[in-house]
Amino acid sequence: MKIGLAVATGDALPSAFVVFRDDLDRCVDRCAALGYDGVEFALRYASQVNIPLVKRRLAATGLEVPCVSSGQVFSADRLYFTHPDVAIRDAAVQRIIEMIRLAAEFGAKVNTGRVRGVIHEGESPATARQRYLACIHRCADVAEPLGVELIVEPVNRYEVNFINNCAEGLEIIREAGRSCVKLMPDIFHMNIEDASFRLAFTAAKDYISYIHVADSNRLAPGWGHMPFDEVFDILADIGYNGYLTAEILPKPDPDSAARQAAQFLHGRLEKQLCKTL
Ligand code: LER
Ligand code: MN
Repeated sequence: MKIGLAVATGDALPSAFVVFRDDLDRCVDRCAALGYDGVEFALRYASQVNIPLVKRRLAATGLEVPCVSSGQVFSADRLYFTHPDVAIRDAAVQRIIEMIRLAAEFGAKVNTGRVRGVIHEGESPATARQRYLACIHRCADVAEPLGVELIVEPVNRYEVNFINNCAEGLEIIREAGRSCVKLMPDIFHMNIEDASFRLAFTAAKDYISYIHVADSNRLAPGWGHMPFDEVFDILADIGYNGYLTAEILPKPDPDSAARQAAQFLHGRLEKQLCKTL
């Protein structure tokens, strides 16, 4: 497994769940200095990334961009796939398509997180599903030929009321039936929504492509009561070998949070390695 950190540009809203808010090329350097393998860009627009500049920093540091995420498209711009207004749905799809083209430059995945949207008052879950799936298919039509994965992240009920747990994520991924559409569990949300880490991870194991981690209070791992021993044992049992990216609050300050997450995750990965020897 590799470890990553979610970051954003300096103008990201307070609602973005990122540690560093800085120029993205500087974020790459800051993550490299702390021993991360990768850096996730949480974006509003694909055009926020200066591709040649970031590629130079990636080449110099050996870091990767495993994922481009889009939560701010929902939280800052209120664009999402289940919106009743077709123009808003189209705008959300266009933003994600731009992010898919950007992701192809880096071999990254695209997290469609909260851009999935919500079930609107007075509307049925079936209506939300039908709009969501139509948008996912339009994105998949672009992503598939570029070899980019679209990752669906179940998000807890206090943020959205649609696709809250891993079983619901799996169900809609199977319904979409597109090879590029995969699951992205976030253990912060799982801790609220999934009855059992083991059952949820095991049922989803063939679809999991990327994972967000945080402690129970969304602070850096090790600063809450998330059952990390159990989670790491399960990930070993299901043979997960992808990224664990810390999506955490920048508290008590960004550098301390980023350092704690890197140290904790590296420590756990080493412990896991010792168990297999
Ligand atoms: C939001 O809580 C979250 O986990 C993000 O990764 C999705 O936008
Ligand atoms: Mn997340």
